[in-house]
Amino acid sequence: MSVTTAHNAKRMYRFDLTKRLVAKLHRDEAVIGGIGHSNFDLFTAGHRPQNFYMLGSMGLAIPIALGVAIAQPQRKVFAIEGDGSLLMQLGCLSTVATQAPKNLVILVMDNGTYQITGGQATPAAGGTDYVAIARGCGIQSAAWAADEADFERLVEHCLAADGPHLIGLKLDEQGPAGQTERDPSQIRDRFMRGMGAKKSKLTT
Ligand SMILES: Cc1ncc(C[n+]2csc(CCOP(=O)(O)OP(=O)(O)O)c2C)c(N)n1
Repeated sequence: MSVTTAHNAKRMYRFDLTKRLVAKLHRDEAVIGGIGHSNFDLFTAGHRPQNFYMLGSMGLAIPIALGVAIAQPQRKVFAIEGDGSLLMQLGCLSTVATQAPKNLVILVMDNGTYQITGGQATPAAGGTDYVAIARGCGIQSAAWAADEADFERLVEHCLAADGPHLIGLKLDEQGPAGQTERDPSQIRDRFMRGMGAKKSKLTT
């Protein structure tokens, strides 16, 4: 059996991968998009009230998704986080492994750079393997996606099987396909409604 590593995984287009993920969501799954391009592409791929867009802080997609997953164990919860942002909060992988929410799926968008601030290489661009780190932290269901078809297969597995899961995605250099509407209070309110945690209606 061939094993995909950080080195032989195909470099893919984040927006295409995000669209493929969104197309597989049929049960009001929550999706937390990390700062910047992760949430830009999530918004552009298919805005829905079950999406939360992290606007200002690096490293919070996974912690927020973990909280939602613990609060609503019947709902699958996805976190989409950039590699630079994950580096800012790497310890969250140990917390995920220890809490072990069955319904949490983490996607790491690894382009080796801080793309949104100008493409500076991250300190880990020399070959850090986030899937190996996740396994070392105790997340056993962690794998690199070999290509787009493999990514779809992994997402289907994560939707069907207990986690926590982590999928590593090597990205090409293309930028995001759009931008998220920047209205933090509306993002929060919509998401709370999307989670059934708030009943009041929004005007927009
Ligand atoms: C503590 C902190 N430092 C720096 C920034 C500025 N900043 C915002 S996004 C970002 C890069 C994010 O990189 P990554 O998560 O890899 O996503 P990408 O831009 O590559 O899609 C940086 C440096 C910030 N928001 N917070």
